[in-house]
Amino acid sequence: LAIAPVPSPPSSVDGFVKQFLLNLNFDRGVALSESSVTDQYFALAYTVRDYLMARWLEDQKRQRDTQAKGVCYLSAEYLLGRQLDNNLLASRLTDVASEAMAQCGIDIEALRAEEVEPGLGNGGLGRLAACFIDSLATMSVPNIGYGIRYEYGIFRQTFVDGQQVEQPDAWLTYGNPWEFPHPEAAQTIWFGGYTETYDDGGVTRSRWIPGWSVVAVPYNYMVPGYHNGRVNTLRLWSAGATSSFDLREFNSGDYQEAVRAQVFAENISKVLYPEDSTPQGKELRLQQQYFFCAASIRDFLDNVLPEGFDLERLPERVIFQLNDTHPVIAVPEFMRILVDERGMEWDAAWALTQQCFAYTCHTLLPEALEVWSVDLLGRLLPRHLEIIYRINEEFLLEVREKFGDDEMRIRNMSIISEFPQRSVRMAYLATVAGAKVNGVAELHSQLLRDKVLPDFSEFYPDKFTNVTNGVTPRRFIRLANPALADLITEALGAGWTVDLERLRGLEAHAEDPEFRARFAEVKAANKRRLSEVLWHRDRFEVSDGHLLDVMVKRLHEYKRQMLKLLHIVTLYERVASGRVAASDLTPRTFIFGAKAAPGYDMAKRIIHLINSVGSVVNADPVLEGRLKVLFPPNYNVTLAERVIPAADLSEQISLAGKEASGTGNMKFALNGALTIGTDDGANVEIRELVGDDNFFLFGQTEPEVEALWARGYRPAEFYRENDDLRRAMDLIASGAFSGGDRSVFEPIMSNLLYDDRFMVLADYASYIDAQERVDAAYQDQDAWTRSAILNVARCGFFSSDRSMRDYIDRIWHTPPAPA
Ligand code: 26Q
Repeated sequence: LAIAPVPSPPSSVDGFVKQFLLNLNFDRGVALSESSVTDQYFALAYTVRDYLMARWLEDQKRQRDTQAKGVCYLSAEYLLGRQLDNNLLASRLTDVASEAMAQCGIDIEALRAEEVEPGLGNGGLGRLAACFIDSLATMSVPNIGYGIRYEYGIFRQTFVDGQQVEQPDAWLTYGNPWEFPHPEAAQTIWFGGYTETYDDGGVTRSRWIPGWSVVAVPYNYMVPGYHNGRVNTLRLWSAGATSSFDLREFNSGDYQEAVRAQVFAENISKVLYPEDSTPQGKELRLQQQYFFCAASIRDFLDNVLPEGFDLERLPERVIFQLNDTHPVIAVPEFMRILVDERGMEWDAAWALTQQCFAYTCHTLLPEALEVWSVDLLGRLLPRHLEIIYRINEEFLLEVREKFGDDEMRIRNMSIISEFPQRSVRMAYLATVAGAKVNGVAELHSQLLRDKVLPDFSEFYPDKFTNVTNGVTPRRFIRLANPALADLITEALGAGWTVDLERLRGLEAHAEDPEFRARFAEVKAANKRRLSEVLWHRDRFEVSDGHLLDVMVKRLHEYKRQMLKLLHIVTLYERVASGRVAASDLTPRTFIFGAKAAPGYDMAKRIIHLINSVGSVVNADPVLEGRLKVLFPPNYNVTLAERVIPAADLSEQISLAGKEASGTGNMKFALNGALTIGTDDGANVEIRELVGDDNFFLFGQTEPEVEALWARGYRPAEFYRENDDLRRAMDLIASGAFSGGDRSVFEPIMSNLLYDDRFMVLADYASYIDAQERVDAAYQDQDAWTRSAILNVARCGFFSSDRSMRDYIDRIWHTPPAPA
């Protein structure tokens, strides 16, 4: 049956006003004169949706009807950021909407400010997923993003006496105009129970008798492509109770038990886990993972594929891309469906699985590699555990065939580890099951092959590949930095937004003094805009003419916020002790943004120290406002969009070999900040592209780090031998930043002196030296601006459109986009 044609409202100001008033009256049930800002924001959002709807329905139909291969992106996180402006931009409605609101006597800025950003991710990995689905829609690649509709996203960070206090992120309180719930399409997801063997016409098979279930309700979100009329779908699952659940298992005519059951089921999608490393093997987390994977796979097989689809041809129709190991449980689930439910032979099912899945790894830290205890997994998903065992058995047979009975190697490659307790190594399972395994930057992919999975890369030499991360220029240039976007368009014409390599054309303009002046004026205007935002938000002031030195990212020891802080304390100490005149300092404002995982004590202590140093430095009259330390709480996508375009200096200072890629580094460079950075993650590729003259490199390389560990690293020696370092650390230890209390920051100091896993002290001298080069370079404003322009011009490679092309060429082999 053909879908009824859905006319879009006319794209005129009048048409927009009419549709807006219709939504205000009929969906919000209020008159314009009586409406609140919330009403107006909702009506505006509904109006934007209305313009996208016809295209969305068409694309959903096309997705079902077409034979073309599509991508199912499986991710536990999507850090989307605000939707209103993004969707206005995609549908070319930004100006029409502004005028329409003006005609209604409404300040559209106030409506923008109403939107609560969906913070359904922790940081890099979740934001990457959001950039990828934006690019896929823009490139007209059929894609469904599958994930979890957490009722509470990443916590809201506040500071009390300089210490982080977490508040729940109740982002759904006023409702969400961007989502479409489909309770009628809910699915039942089963857990627990046991397995039993049975006789199937002479063959002994195993089957799962599950114990309890929840329902998974899909919520659809529009993912509009930029100016191409395409709208893909993001489908997030929300958990609720089934009647069988509350009646059979929990409720024997007992109302309170039934309510308890309801609460239990809803818990599964209640809250995003705020840890982004050292995962804690929590049962609820595994429930979340299985919940969304099982719902997504079934949704694709039952609702997206046409009826009677020949499963043998599945690899021509779909690739399931695993965003880290979080969705790897989809692999045994897929096998279970094929073998147990559809009666397929094991070998045939496994051959399909190995073509339909691919795995992206996002880490190098051994403690961040996910494992699930066999005990827990067997209790929650007994049939899946059996399937994993069989996958492992057959895999290890293949290993023996190729390498002989090398028991050491077998132990090392087994998907099941025996110590400290028997558990499933999810990265190994993903590697064995995936058609491809990729790292997220050249260096990371190299280290993945050589250090993390060396036996696997020997066994599967062709499986490993690299796809360097990217970021969407729509959100991170067009929306975040409209002044720069206009300047670029004026210089290069339109088109760069979807073909970012065209930024190369700016190289020539970098030599034009007039263009440099205009570029510098854009940067200055962005700083003023940031100053207003921070004043409004936190009553912070950003002084004119300061070098804006920014470090925004999750708080982690490996990212080394402490190194940045030691630099600040060094500058402060030199002035406070009278060895340097305040007037000789390059005026700088340091901006930090960082959330710490609630259970990560050292990270929280570092946040406390940053705030404490900030209080002292900002209050010291001797500095005459030459150094400022600002730490706005609750850094998120919305704040990133204001901070990044204003930055002069981008801090990317992780210990070499620890940051898989980084994506903030790309956003800064594309907005004309210069990077001070180590040879780590995608910094390596940024430096190669922008050139050594336009990048402040410091610190040991990854092989140098390895060599120093091998020689024996004694951080205290660096402390003893470097006067500046010793003075800075002594000042912190003296209680100068803690009202004389020497105990508060002692754990940080002793960790640095006697352990220092991330070699902060070893890289300190090199970092200070590089910062002095920064100061010197900043003296010549015109030369600095030239470098900044060259950074923009040479970083087109870091568009997530390019990342998507690489995934398509190296992993997905989806056909070129239809016209
Ligand atoms: C796993 C199990 C249980 C609880 C939590 C988790 C968990 C959640 C989030 C583990 C890891 C994460 C997030 C990791 C992450 O953001 N990694 C970053 O990914 C970026 C995109 O590839 C890279 O640029 C960064 O270098 C990498 O740190």
